[in-house]
Amino acid sequence: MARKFFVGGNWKCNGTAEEVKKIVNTLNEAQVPSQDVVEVVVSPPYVFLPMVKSILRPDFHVAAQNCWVKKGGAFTGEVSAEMLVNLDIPWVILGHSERRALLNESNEFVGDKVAYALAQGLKVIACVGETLEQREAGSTMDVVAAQTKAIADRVSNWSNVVIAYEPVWAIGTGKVASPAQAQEVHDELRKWLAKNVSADVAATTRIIYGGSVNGGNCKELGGQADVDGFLVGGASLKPEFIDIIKAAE
Ligand code: G2H
Repeated sequence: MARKFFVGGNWKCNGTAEEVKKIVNTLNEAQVPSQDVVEVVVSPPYVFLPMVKSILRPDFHVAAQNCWVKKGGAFTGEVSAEMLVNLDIPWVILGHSERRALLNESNEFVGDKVAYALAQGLKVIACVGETLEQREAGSTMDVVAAQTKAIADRVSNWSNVVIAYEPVWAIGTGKVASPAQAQEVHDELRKWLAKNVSADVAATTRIIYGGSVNGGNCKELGGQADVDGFLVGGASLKPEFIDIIKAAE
């Protein structure tokens, strides 16, 4: 089965209501390939999610940037997977490196979150990726495999999972992975899935790349055999996000 190209826009902790409406207007007016060719998902901060969902074109979808690890309750400041489902928010990003690093989210905690969110009916963009020190130490694949294993240990149905490979050294730095570097890790990760999960999951799970993707580098990155799309940060707040979506063609 062919893997449909996937382009996610991670708006992170940015924007005012006015700025967010402006971004949505730009997206709504854009001519992009059809839903048969590319799946587009944008991820505004929580507070803007219902508004964005209500004004966004129907062929694009929304994602939360995180959710709580289990059922809601006395967890001040958290938002549960059930709440996202209740508001018809179909996707959630989990395990982003900013949360792993700044909020100490461990591989196991991220794995628990992925399993819980899937069990509630959400679709998950699960992020993995190595730091510069880990890359320079030659442990990129060990790190990425351990992050993916923590998910694989807890998840049996992968049909609603997209893996985002985001090397930490490339995030928001302008220092994008070369197409060959991205392809190498995506290929290794797919082989890891084949060996440790199943050949079918390896063949069908989309592995997208994130880290300083922009309108200039997207085409070559997206042309790599195992790069099935992107998770875009900074550039997803700009009109060039449209060019990145068009890289699906
Ligand atoms: C990586 C990416 C989006 P940016 O975090 O998830 O951000 O494109 O700004 O590097």
